[in-house]
Amino acid sequence: MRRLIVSDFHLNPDEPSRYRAVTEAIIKCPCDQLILAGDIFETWVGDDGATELDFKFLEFCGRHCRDTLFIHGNRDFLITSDYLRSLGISLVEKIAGPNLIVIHGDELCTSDHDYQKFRKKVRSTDWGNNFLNKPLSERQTIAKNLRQVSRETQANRADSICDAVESEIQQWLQRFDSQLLIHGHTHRPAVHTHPSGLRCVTSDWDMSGTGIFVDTSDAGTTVSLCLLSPDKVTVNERWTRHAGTPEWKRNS
Ligand SMILES: [Mn+2]
Repeated sequence: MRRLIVSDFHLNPDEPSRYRAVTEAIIKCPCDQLILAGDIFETWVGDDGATELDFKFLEFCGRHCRDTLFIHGNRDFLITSDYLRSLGISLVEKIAGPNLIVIHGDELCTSDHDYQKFRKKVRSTDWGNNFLNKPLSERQTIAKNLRQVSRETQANRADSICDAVESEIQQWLQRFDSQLLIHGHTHRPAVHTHPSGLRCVTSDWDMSGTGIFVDTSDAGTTVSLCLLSPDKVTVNERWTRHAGTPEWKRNS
């Protein structure tokens, strides 16, 4: 079985060329399961605010792979399961099992206390309902202001505060007795080895970006960190774990 995990396209209708680039890059990647791991859209103020480009892109993803999953990111957490289902996509909170964990990744950045407080607030049902009851134009203005504040905060903040915290990573791997954790959000594409398993991080996108393939069979699991572009797929790193053994080995 071949899975493809991607995230952080940050699609925004002001930049239609990125929708095209991402679509063409994904076309080059047939897979049995496509996992869209959050921040696919730069902002999502409600399903009624979706543009034609947003709709067409999701429709493409639902058609590209029969098993397409969507995990909310911090920017597109208001997209609903009904909307996604109508386009052939299933909304899941996370993938969490012994073979694989996939999350957006903001839940790992626990040194950023202000962000975690904000996350808790906006992810509450009350905040969501209250926000979605406002007229679309007002929601768009609020989202624009929040983005501005977030850009300014990021610019003034130490890099380490916005990265995944080691103890959280260990806890996630151990909680699900898992050997593999994949996430996005931090925009720091890499493969890291941790005492409990392997962690792979996807990149954000411009006209190209990182995609992670996870191939599983009776023989074991292979993880490939690739650069995806409209022209080609380039493997940057490949790691394998043979069935029944705990350790990951780098092949390329
Ligand atoms: Mn994010």
